[in-house]
Amino acid sequence: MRLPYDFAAIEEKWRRRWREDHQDEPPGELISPSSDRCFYNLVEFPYPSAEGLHVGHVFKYSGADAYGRYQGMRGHVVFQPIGFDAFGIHTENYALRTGENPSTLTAHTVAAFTRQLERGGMAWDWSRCVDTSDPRYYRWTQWILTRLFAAGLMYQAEAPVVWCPSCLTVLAREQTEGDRCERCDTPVTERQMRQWFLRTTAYADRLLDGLGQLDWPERAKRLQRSWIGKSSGREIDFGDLTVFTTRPETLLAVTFLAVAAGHPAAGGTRPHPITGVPLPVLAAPYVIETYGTGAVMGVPAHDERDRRFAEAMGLPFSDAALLDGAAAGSVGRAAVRYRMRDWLISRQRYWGPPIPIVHCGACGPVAVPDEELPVLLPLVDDVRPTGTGKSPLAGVRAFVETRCPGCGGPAKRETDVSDTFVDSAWYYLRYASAERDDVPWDVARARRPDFYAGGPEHVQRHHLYARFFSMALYDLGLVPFEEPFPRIRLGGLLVKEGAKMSKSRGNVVSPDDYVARHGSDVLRCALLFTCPWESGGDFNDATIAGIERFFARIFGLVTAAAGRAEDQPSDDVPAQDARSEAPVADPVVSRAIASVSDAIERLRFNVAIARLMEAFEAVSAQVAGPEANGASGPTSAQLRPLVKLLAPLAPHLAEELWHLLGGTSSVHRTAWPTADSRARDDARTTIVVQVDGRVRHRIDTTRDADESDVVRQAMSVTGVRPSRVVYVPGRLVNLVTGSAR
Ligand code: ANZ
Ligand code: ZN
Repeated sequence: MRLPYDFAAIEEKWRRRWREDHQDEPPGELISPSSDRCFYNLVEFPYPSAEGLHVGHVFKYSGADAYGRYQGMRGHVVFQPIGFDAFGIHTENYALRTGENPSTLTAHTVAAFTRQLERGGMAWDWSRCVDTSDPRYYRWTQWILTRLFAAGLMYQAEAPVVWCPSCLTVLAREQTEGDRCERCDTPVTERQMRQWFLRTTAYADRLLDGLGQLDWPERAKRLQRSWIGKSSGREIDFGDLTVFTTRPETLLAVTFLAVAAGHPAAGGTRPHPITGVPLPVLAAPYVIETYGTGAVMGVPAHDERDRRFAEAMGLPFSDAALLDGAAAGSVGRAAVRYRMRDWLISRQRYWGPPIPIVHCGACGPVAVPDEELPVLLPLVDDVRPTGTGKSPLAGVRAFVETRCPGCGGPAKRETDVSDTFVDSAWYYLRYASAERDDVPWDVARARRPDFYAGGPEHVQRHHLYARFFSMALYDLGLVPFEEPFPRIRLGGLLVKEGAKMSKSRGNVVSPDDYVARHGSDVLRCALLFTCPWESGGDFNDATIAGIERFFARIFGLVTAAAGRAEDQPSDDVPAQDARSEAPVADPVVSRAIASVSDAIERLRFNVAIARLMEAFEAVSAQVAGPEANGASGPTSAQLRPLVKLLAPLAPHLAEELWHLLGGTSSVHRTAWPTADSRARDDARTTIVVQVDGRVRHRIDTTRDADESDVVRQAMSVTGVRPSRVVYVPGRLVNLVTGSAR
């Protein structure tokens, strides 16, 4: 199918116009922390890989952009920035393979990404772009680290750490997946090394408690909760060996003690604190050295791992009685343990901000003073990791040899660089002040995002680290909020024929070919039409043809209506006057307004597109009947509101159609149309909630709500966790618990 218009020329024309009008660059003073008008719409910024933009990016960003454009037409001043997470091992590894220096490679990939992102037609504010590898940015990353150091939240310590033998660097525990390096998939090993840490554990309780007030998907909260992993139990002394247990009532059934391999107590015995019976201390593979006290009381009669270990080692079982609550509550000391460790941020690599510390024989570690920031990353020919436990910077004498900022004596610079997740832990604060070189952010613009479109892979790392940063910065009086991301939604994964797209599978779809052959509006709507944004799904080319047919059809309807030169002028009511707009009377159009608005609010862009397709068909069918009286198509008055509804989804085409229909300002600057109250009511429905067949509640929801939404709501109003669910669309949901007979 060929589109009946020159999509390339149209898209190019409007993008140029938007840019010339600075349409997407809100004045800084409007990005204030307290403004109700501002809508800060944030997406996770890309790391500019050498492979270029992925359709997965386009899918995620298109949804976020549609949502932002919708908020704009609802009267908000939308701040929607973009930037590049350009530092890090990934870029460096690629540079090592190609022999290019990471800094020149990054310059190329950022330029390529910028071109691709520009063509996407998202309403990015390009005037405030950031690049984490730019000294103007990482100066402030270093500045924050010096503040955390001064507050005792950054420290150096010798500890068992995770080491990747292929990346030749230590990693944070968050950067391993099933004991493999998340970057290169190599099994990691453990090493004892002196490293820099951020004291995230000092915030463990706040990180946990804060989750309650956040509007995040439940699964994201669950992931963070289990990552933080708070356990309340007791510490019990077996002589000089202390164990941590969550089951103190099993104390009398203990038959051995277990420690990690290499523990000095292994091979000895300790008598039981109550019975006095001597217990063997054994090294067991399941004991984690760094968790709890690193020692476990073995209770084979009550614990599965202890049972298997005792059987294998021929250790006795004991069926001694459990202690009652009051006795068990008085043995040992109450103790709280967290699975989360402090965040290990030093990397023995090149492509990152040097950690801003100077080591002085007399003064110890000293922070680099503000006026000497940034500590510039020196240009180095050989950036290969050394494997010696030191970064390549250690070989650059001019970098290492320096003076102590404290006493002026000779001193040496820290040569490790910080992890890329430090860069991204605060980037959302920088955007609104990107042009400022005197402060990391202007407090008058320190607004947190109203909406954050993220990915599930970032919940345990980026989202957690950013929360730690904002809490620490809040305590230091540097930002006015504790929680950075009050509202997060996670975009789903786009797959190809059921498989995750990856270079090794050779099934990565590049957006470029699609954009060149069909235009970015077609690609964008095809991606959004494929699946619900939050669940993701399988992308296939057939959707492209469907969207092209739809676009061709509405282009025909609009040109016909425009050719009939109707009387009514266009209604360019500006978005900020949205409330002054009269509701649309036409019932078909009004219903479309209600259902498309509702679908966009719920991020169901696939539903929004489907409702729009139906609406364009319905207004055409209306006039085709015998009463049509010679009219040959829907009127401009019917089409204008529908074109507005199209604007967040197909921004270029909608702009063109809007102007064909007589619009004078940008369609993206006009007010979102209002449905009349009948249509709004029609779009809603009441669903009966039953538990085991008995009516318990009624919930008011939209006709388009899908099963998972309705079931989630039903579970939350009843507090019931059903074993089975019966759903009658639009009418009833029955939660079957299986307990009623
Ligand atoms: C005796 C016992 C009896 C335990 C029983 C469990 C069940 P969470 O909830 O994850 O905190 N444990 C303590 N330190 C450990 C370590 N360093 N490595 C491996 N396991 C460790 O689990 C706490 C429980 O895990 C503790 O309670 C301890 O075993 C074990 F029927 O003590 B328990
Ligand atoms: Zn000194």
